[in-house]
Amino acid sequence: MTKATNIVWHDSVVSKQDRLQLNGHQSPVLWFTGLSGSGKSTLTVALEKALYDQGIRTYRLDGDNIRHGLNNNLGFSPEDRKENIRRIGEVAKLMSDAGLITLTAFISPYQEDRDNVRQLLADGDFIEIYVKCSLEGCEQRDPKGLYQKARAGEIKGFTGIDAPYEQPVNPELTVDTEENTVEQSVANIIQYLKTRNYIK
Ligand code: PPS
Repeated sequence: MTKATNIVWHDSVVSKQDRLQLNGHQSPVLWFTGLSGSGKSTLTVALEKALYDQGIRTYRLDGDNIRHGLNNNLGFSPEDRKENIRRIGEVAKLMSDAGLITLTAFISPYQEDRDNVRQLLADGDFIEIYVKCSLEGCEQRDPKGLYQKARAGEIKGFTGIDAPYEQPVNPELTVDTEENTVEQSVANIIQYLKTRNYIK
């Protein structure tokens, strides 16, 4: 593939700041990371509803969904996971620029890839949320039966079994889904957003 040349950035008259003012809230990316089955999707769905109920404009990006469309040409090799997260980072940046609070639910197993998304976004717009659940706990839940398949050797390179997961080094938030209910975790995240003036 050859890269495009002769392309020039075209600015809008309406700025991100204008959109934020109109919405009445900031537009951070809430980046949920954790093992398969840790509870990322469940939490983002519940949190999005709670935010929506408070009149906050949001959008949710979810691993399984995005892999049906935008990223349907990517698998689970380390290179493909990197490209998956890079593209999502770019999409999340657009959403943030649009004035939305974006909730992303991707395993995003590599710290470097998550850090790259952090670098891409404006200061304070990346909130890394570690969805903590032990491998044993995730395997016990096994909502899609994938751990069983991975253990049986039917899926190769499954995160936590024969592919790595790097726990966040310094996440803004950790939510432990073995210790807390969904409601408690949602309340904790909303409290965090309010305390730091992302939302009112
Ligand atoms: S990644 O690592 O961030 O690129 O993965 P992600 O885009 O979040 O996709 C994870 C979902 O894909 C399913 N799946 C696998 N996960 C991990 N490893 C392998 N090999 C794999 N194959 C399929 C699985 O349903 C993941 O969904 P969640 O919601 O995390 O359980």
